[in-house]
Amino acid sequence: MGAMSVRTQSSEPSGEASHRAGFACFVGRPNAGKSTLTNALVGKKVAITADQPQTTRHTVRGIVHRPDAQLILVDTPGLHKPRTLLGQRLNDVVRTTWAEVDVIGFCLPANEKLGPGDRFIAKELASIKKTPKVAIVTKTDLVDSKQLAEQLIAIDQLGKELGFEWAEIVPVSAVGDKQVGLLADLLVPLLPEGPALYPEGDLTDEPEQVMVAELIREAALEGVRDELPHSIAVVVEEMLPREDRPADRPLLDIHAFVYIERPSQKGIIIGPKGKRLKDVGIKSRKQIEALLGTPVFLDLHVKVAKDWQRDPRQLRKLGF
Ligand SMILES: Nc1nc2c(ncn2[C@@H]2O[C@H](COP(=O)(O)OP(=O)(O)OP(=O)(O)O)[C@@H](O)[C@H]2O)c(=O)[nH]1
Ligand SMILES: [Mg+2]
Repeated sequence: MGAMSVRTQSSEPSGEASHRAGFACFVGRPNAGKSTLTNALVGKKVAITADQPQTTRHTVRGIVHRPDAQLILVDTPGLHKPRTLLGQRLNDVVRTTWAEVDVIGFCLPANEKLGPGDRFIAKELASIKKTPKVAIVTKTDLVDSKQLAEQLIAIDQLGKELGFEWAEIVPVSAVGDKQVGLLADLLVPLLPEGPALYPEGDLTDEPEQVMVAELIREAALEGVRDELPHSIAVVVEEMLPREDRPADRPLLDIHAFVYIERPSQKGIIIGPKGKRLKDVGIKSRKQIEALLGTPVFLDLHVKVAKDWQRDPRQLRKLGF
């Protein structure tokens, strides 16, 4: 650095500014708040969320750009006891991911006592010696300070029982926007030094077609109960600009299939007189238009892919 160099941002360290870049994955039980936290850190929806477990079905990368670092978050599916081939595949994805990242963020909801599921995950994490592990207590807006303190102690204890130290234990609320920035501040020093890995401005590396399918699935998940959420898969078949439109009034045609597992589920998804499917279309179309910045014509069809969660051929067709 020359003596005459002028810095406009006082927060940058002087001298040889070290830049860090790397990957942090969020793992935890289904519904722990991993995807909501990923979105809060990125500042934009890159992963869909739902109030049902097992929403995320593939790793989603969200990129946080800072002057001192590029923090790439890898949101993973909730780790659970698998009951289907899909469940096994998802768990495999999580284990591959945590073996490859620079930091592991283990998400534990503040409002639920540590359970066998958490211990199971923590035990597996304990065997990954080389990677720093940060315990993230999520959803702190749902508990009082006493309950939070108890949870922090229990998590600290869990690490000790399993013979490792957490690099940090951080309480956050993604919904209440509490300590989300602090979490980023604590993750960055755990990344290796190096230049940015993604172009400035990229918030995710998800293909548009996949994001569109996910937005449709998110809308379809809302309000359905029991087994149905797990039975829904969405595939975008085609996205094409409508021909013969004036340049100032473009329209993007999107054709998508909503897959379910059994013919009996069709009625639930479509609803009386097709009302439910129509609502799903309206809701997701608005989000897709916001994402792509263009008016959209969304054509949704419901199809049965028999027992796709258990069928290797169907899973392959649906991209798992
Ligand atoms: N009150 C509150 N709710 C939250 C917070 N973070 C997440 N949630 C809610 O918890 C539910 C699950 O959130 P997700 O982010 O989808 O959870 P996940 O861990 O990604 O779940 P899977 O993808 O199924 O593993 C949603 O209804 C969220 O709105 C939070 O900070 N406060
Ligand atoms: Mg998720």
